[in-house]
Amino acid sequence: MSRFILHCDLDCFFAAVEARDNPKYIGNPIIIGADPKNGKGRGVVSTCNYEARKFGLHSAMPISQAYKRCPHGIYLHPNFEKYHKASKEVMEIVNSYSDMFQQVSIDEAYLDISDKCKNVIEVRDLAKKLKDEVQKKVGITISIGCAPTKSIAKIASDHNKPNGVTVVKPEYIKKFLSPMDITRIPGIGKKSQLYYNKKGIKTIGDIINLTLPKMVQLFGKNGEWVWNVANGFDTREVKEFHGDRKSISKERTFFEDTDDFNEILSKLEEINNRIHKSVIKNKIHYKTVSLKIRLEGYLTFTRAHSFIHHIQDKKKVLRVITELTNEFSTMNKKVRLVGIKLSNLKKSPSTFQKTIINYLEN
Ligand code: TTP
Ligand code: MG
Repeated sequence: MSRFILHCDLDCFFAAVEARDNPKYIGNPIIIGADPKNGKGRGVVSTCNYEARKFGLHSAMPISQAYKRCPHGIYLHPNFEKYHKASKEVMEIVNSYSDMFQQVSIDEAYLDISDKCKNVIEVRDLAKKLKDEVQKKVGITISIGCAPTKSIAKIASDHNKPNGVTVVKPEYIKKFLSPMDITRIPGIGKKSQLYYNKKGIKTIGDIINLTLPKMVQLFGKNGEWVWNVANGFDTREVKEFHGDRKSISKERTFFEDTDDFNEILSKLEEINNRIHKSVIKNKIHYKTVSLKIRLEGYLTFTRAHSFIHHIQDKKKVLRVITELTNEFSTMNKKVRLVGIKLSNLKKSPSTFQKTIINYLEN
């Protein structure tokens, strides 16, 4: 059965949030980034809206150059707090359509809706509903691509921007991709483009027309990946947490070195809470807990404790961390940094196993 994978990407994200909050700017070119200082400014464009793109402006362009091309534009400093809030609101909506959700940047996420839709008509309806909900609740537009693989879904979301939905059926993959420039494949940048062009390969169709052994012979590992993408054989799944990840950790440095153990323990509790937010969201269980502690003068220590079984238990981790920290309370040294690492990870066992493990451990 074919998979239905969505790639959702907000349109000119930072600029869209600013337009939403300042309706008087709508219709004008809006540029987010460094101060142009009448053409003498340093720094770059973070993003700009589609009106500004008509003047050739784009992300990462020097702001001085943007100003030359579009002096009448509205230039604004980024307000990251606002963008993070909007991103969180959007991602919550996207995630509410399926648990198989993977956020990949501040404004894009994958969603596997294979078990929610029976056919392409239902996929389209779901994508439109999702778009409308984002527009209504957050006030910005999102473009959505749907395809049987992650890479083609990503290419599809970019195909009809802004505010578009593009669904690529398995039987149309070849027709859809063939005319496109090879740089549309994630992973082929300007440098690889030159290399591919030298061998006479310009469009994705040129790749589809080659055999896999020929691609490997010409371009090695990269050739293999590109050929798989072009032929719809990218088998990567939509998941937040990759099973091959070895550990998850967080650390914090104190503003000033401290020997106040209440302060140290409350910092560790805060780190533990933050780590567990991610651990719970990604359904991760762990077996080993490590404490990292750096004293003044850069002396760094780690101490670890392993449980018998994989667990997910914030209170237990805090108890272990507190015990491990005690060793350092008598050293008469100030502490500069503390951190927690969880390792020996695995994805959630079934609820049944979880109950048994909790039972045994208690
Ligand atoms: P993108 O999704 O790449 O760009 P975009 O959302 O602005 O435009 P598009 O409609 O083409 O998707 O990036 C998301 C946000 O990340 C963007 O709004 C601003 C920020 N960003 C930068 O700050 N610098 C950069 O070089 C890029 C590419 C993005
Ligand atoms: Mg975007």
